[in-house]
Amino acid sequence: MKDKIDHTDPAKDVKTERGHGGETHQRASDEGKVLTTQQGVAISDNQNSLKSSERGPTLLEDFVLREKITHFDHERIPERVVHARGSAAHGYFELTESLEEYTTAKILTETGKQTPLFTRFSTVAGNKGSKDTPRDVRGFAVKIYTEEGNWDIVGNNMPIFFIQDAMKFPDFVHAVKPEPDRGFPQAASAHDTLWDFVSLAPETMHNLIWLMSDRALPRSFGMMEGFGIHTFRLINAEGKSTFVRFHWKPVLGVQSLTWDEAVKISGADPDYNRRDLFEKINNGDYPEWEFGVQLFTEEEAAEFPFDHLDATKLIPEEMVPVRTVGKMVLNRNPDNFFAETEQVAFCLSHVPPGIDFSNDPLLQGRLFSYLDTQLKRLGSPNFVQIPINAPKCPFANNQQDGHMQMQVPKTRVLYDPQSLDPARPSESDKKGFKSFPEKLDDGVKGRIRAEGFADHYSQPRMFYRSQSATEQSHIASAFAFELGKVDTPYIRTRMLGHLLNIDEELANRVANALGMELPEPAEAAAPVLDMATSKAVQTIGISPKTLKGRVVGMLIAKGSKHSEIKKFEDAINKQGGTVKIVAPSKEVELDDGTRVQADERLAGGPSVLFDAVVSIIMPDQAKKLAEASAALDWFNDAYAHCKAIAYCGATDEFILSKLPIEKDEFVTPLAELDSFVENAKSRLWEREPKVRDLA
Ligand code: HDE
Repeated sequence: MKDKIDHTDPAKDVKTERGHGGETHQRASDEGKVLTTQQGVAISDNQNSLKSSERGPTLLEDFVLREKITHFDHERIPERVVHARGSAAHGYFELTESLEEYTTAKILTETGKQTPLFTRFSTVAGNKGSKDTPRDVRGFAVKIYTEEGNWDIVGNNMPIFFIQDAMKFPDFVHAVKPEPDRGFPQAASAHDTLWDFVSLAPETMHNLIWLMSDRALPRSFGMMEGFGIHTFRLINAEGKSTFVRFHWKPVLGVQSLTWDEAVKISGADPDYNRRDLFEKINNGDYPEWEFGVQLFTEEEAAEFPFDHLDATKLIPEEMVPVRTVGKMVLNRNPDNFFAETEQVAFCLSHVPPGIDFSNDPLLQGRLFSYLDTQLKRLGSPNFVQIPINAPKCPFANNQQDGHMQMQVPKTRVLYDPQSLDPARPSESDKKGFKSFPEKLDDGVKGRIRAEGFADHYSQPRMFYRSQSATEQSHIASAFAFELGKVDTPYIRTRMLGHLLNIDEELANRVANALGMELPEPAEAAAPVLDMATSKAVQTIGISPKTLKGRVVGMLIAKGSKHSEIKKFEDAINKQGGTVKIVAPSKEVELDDGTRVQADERLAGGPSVLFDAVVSIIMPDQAKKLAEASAALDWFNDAYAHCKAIAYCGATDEFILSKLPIEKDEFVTPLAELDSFVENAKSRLWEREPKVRDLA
């Protein structure tokens, strides 16, 4: 809380000026940096276009106006066809344990060095201007500027994908995007076309059940795991290959929103995750992840009860542990959203020597797609020269010309082999990228899927059965919500048939909530296995109890006790939490006469934006607030979202007493500061069945 409100305007000499003719505007003095055209010509008047006379038509001659408007008309580039909405930050990668035994890639063998990187998080289905909190997978794409070339790990916050073969991707995306005839729903999977497609493609079941879980509602980008998903290869100095899957584990742990919160946040702050990332980095609370690898050999893979080349399958951490070998820290916001976050071009094919691909058919299709999509979006093969995309190591080749060529090669020779210019680059057998010389089996060419890809239910079953009771009820409720938005009855029935194969109890819960009869189970192409459960796939179960990264909303009003506010702020800050002040007005006078500025007015700061709430108000103000629905919702929602609430006497007497709020262990008077601080580190999930009708 800022105790001093500074109203000084840096543009001191702002005054209303009379421009040419009748035009008026406010501006600071004429001194300082001069505005110019793109050609560097100083502009004398940036408010009026050139006219033939005072009330006459505008002249075509006005090159200043034409240049300004033309540039404006061309400001947009095509948004990404998927993952259009994204937020990004700069940071660094640091290796803590060398993987020299497995790879020659310096980024994975040289410990202790900080290598710059740029990471972009995204939702998948929504347009660029859509909200941050839909139920959706999140993209997790990292571009590491290694000294041996850029390495792009283009992953998601879930360890598996919806489909097994790239051939199906456009269909899947068309099904989830707004329906083509009506253009809605935006950023939502709850509609007939998505469920029509997935109910006819059982391979989607595993990612679907993750999508219905709390993982699809991240509280913060810094509280999400990231996964490279596919199997890749590491190649060592002897040319030996080891399979690898890449993992990012957030230091703040995995934390999620509830569905009701996510829905309300999308109205209160559509930029919720973007703002959080920006503010955390600005405040020096740098989001951090551990980088881990799951390493396994071809022989070990042969023993897995699934095919590791199938991107709809995860490798349980209990089967192949994730070995932490490095970390990523995001410590700098982009200087310009368009130049960096929008123009960054990730390509799965960007790997340094020592890292190679597997035959995962989804990965193979992606190797084509990303370069192709950047050409469409950025409009030229020279997109690699845009600063955010350019490698930070030296690069030299014979590629020339093209739209927006930024380089001026000073040579006659842009070909190879050549003998005219000894300074020109040539290939290097020693340093160059080499593909692993994999021996391929003598198969028969065809449009085929491997037999081992046929099991679509064992892992979704494992996922569901691994969850806590609270998480299972969230999954069942999410299926019921989404299918409740599906109008075509047989699509819902098909889905119930699939759910029966995953878990009978889950199918029953969803059918009950929909008021439907259970059909026959869907025909399973392979026997459904009862795999060992895995704690690592939980969300709530693995959330840490910490105040770090969490925000407490504090409701104050005129006359609130400064000393009490301070006491709470200190206790929360001491444990790494942040306090945001909410008040009926933007500026507030406290009991000791101090004037403070609220972070949010009550009307714009609902409690869904905070992880726990405190109320410190005087009786006269509490009486007034008891008449305001925004204040009543503030407490009702905090309670319904299982949050810790600390209340003062006036809040209790005039507001809480009007509401159906039970004084459970998470609803405490101000005097119990320590319990509140402890409670604010998590939620009281046991409260949930009392306040919400869960499936
Ligand atoms: Fe993508 N995906 N994808 N995808 N994807 C794109 O590339 C594609 C897939 C992922 O922040 C596009 O630059 C195909 C899996 C992320 O800029 C496009 C297939 C995973 C991002 C594309 C997949 C991802 C993208 C659109 C199936 C997780 C955002 C714009 C074969 C491992 C990167 C762009 C950013 C973006 C194609 C499946 C993750 C069209 C064809 C699986 C994080 O190239």
